[in-house]
Amino acid sequence: MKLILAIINSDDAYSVNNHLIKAGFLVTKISSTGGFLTKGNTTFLTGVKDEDVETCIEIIGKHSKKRTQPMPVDLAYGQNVAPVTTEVTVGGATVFVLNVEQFRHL
Ligand code: 2BA
Repeated sequence: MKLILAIINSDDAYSVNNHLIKAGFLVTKISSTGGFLTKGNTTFLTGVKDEDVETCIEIIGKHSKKRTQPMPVDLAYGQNVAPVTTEVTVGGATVFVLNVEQFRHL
């Protein structure tokens, strides 16, 4: 068994969740925050059989879009000028696959 931990844009969370559930996966969603942009994202935890890992990742990837987000540049800090922003590309999904030593549902 594996634990799939996927960090995705919150705008994609509804669609990813629906498609995972429809495919029969059990899902826990956690509200999370990216350390770099300090913007909200959504972390999915899904316990899956080894043979279902690729299907799960495919569903997550298919419904997670890449997007650009503005990022403030601190050049103007302390000066009386408009803040300068640049853009970073975020997502589709950041996925970790972890080995599960034990799974107990008590
Ligand atoms: P954030 O940490 O807010 O990062 C948002 C986006 O900013 C990243 O998109 C990446 O394009 C950029 N970025 C992050 N750190 C950077 C840096 N030091 N220098 C330049 N650009 C940087 P993604 O790579 O798609 O990551 C989206 C979110 O997934 C991240 O939000 C974070 O919450 C999570 N994440 C990504 N890689 C991770 C990792 N190795 N461990 C834990 N969480 C991770």
